[in-house]
Amino acid sequence: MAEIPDSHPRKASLLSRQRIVEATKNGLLADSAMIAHGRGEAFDYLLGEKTSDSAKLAIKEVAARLMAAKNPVISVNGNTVVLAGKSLIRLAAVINCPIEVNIYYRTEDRMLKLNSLLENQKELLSQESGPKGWDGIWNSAVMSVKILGKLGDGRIEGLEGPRAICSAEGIEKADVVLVPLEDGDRCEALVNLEKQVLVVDLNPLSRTAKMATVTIVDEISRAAELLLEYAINNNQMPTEWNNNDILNKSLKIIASNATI
Ligand code: PTJ
Repeated sequence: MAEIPDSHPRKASLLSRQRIVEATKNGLLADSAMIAHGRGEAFDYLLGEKTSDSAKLAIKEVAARLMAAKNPVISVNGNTVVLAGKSLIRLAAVINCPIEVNIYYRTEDRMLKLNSLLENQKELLSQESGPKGWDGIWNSAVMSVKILGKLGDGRIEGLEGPRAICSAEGIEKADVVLVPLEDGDRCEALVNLEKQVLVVDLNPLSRTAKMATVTIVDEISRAAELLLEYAINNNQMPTEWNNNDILNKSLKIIASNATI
């Protein structure tokens, strides 16, 4: 990997690119992963490459809904594992919920590779000290996070083909699903099943962003870190949420940044 000096103003973005490039070489990602990432980068640039106040409100709401859920699950695809896998394992340990590898372009090889990367990350994370402000036995909290998905024994009703495959213990059973970088059709199918669908998508105009119960318009690795912080300091209950309002706020940020 090329050395990127700390002084580089877009270091975080360049490091993410490198992660996507390496993971593509290692066969973890879909062929179109870089295109999806590039689209995300373009929106992030327009959003000022930082978490907005309105995104923070959405992250707090998502943390509250995950904490209040009966059967929450964190669904991850290739890009999400590579960019935010570790933070989401920490979040799952705090919430005490499973992570499901659920990919759009499903192949056995990618499922196995993503699954074993998460299992390895779990081992590593279990050896670190618990996050600030969290009480409990960190090692066992991390090691008890189930990584689901290999066994495709569940179905997302309303979808056909491999995109419908999910885990019976994960997405199929869940009342609340966190699905970063989700596809519009699957988001719609999950909403139709009356699940709360919590998404992270840098594009406030995507079908997913518009269909979801709560949309975090932010970059997944930044959002995942804040989700962890807010889940630990959780001091709110889910509210009456107006998702269109939050999407309009992010569009206003883009419009206000679009002047020279
Ligand atoms: O691993 P798989 O097989 O499930 O495939 C994953 C991708 C992402 C390739 C697949 O789901 C896909 O093609 O996604 P789309 O339809 O291109 O949608 C990706 C959405 O995520 C776009 O709206 C992007 O703006 C957004 N996005 C991309 N990178 C990020 C992001 N949002 C948040 N953080 C990012 N880093």
